[in-house]
Amino acid sequence: MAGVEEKSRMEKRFELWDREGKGYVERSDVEAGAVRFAQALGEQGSTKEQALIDAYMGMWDSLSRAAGTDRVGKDVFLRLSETAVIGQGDGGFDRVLRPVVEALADLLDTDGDGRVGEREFVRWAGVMGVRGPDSARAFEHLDGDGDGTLSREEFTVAVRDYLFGRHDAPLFGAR
Ligand SMILES: [Ca+2]
Ligand SMILES: [Ca+2]
Repeated sequence: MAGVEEKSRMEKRFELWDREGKGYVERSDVEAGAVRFAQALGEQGSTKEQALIDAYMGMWDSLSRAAGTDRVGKDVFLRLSETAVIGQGDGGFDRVLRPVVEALADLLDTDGDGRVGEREFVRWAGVMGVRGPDSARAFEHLDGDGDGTLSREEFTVAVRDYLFGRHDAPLFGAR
């Protein structure tokens, strides 16, 4: 069952893609969002950017297939988010969103150690418009085993639980 909080996070996601206010989102909007994100992290043209775009396009293709259209309006997007992802619990996340979040984790991992360190996390949060002290607190909260870094899995679980409204650590916002 979705709470108000989950719905508003998905709604915000939709509006960030539909920057021109067309009332629907299409493939090129989602691709442009991935490119903006990679650019903000200085990764334009990199293989990590391409992996992120590919992951987003895979997500988009399954969404638009489920919607039966390549122009997905807000109501349809919210309904599909509910039935195909949130309503399916962690299994829905794994099928639809996990590849995107794992590609994000790789994009954030600028020193290539396979983990999202605090500095890498705070940099991302800054891009998302979160203040340094807030993101440092969020990092501490998300680092479940307290070893000072987020493994790919810790990061993925953190994003999942954010989207599912299980915590309020700021993760997605500006892009
Ligand atoms: Ca790293
Ligand atoms: Ca950790």
